[in-house]
Amino acid sequence: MEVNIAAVKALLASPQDVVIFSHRNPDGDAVGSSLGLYHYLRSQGHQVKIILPSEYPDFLGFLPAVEDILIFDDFPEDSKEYIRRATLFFILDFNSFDRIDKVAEGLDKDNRPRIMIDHHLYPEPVADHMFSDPSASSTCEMVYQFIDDLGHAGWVTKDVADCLYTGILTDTGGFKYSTSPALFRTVAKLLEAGTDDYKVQDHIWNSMSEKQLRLLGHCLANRLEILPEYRTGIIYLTKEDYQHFDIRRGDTEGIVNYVLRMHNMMIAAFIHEQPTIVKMSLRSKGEMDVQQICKAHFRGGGHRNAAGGASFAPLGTTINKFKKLLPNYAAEIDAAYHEFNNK
Ligand SMILES: [Mn+2]
Repeated sequence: MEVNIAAVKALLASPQDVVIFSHRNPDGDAVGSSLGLYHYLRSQGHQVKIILPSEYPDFLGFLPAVEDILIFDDFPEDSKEYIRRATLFFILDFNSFDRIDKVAEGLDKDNRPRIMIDHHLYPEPVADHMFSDPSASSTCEMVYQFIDDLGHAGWVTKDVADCLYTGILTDTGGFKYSTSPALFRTVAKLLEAGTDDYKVQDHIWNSMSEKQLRLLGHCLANRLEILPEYRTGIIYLTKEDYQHFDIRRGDTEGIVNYVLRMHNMMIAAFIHEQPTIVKMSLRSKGEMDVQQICKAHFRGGGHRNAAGGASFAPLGTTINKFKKLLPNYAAEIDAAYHEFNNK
């Protein structure tokens, strides 16, 4: 997407009161890109506040200045005050206002400048300056590019680099998806800037609590159903599981991916019962597009290989609905499987 970097440069030429927004249930890319940009903007003399609708997961607690993030749910009045005072907004790792729900109140009619940097499909017109690249691995990769486009690659300090590297690692699943030669060039720059690859990876991948490790065991032993004819595996969790394991937000992160560790699997589904809704996360390999499944049948969306949706039907009904859809996709699953294995 064409953007006017000169206009952005002009905006940033004088000190601004910046508010950075990222999405509800922020992940490594949301928090990493926000903090990476935060450190960069502060080094350029701007005031910066990051406002997230809801709390970030504990494993991101090692990121520099993470304690300076304001959580809207916890501090709505403070957040509104920062938003009132802001002269410039950044919108990171999301592209429609419903991802930040009540935090976005009035923003669509607000005439203060907004800059979006995001890699999700189908951006809505949420900003005056839209940096959109669905082929990018992560918003963190794009934030590095943004700083470089401003001619400031030299301002990527160790703090900036640690934050951006975090989102790249989490959004690519440790360089498993959406990698590119450009991404590895960017990563090389981050390592040159001082990122400690081993330590950041350790914080990210070796951060499970005992509860999470036991929950994973439960999912694999008791809640996994394999449908070999559709190269699909389903993991589900009931309301009772949520109570029994005292599952909190973030505890189920990454469980869906274990299905794809089995040979010949092309689709992984994680279907879980929430108080008023049944949510699902889908993952896939290669050309198999689960985004369209979520969009067409579960009022959701996302990326080709990682998408989410929801259903108001009971858990069992939702699982059955998903299973009954699979024959419609059998040809596509097969084609994707053969394409994937003949490369
Ligand atoms: Mn992302």
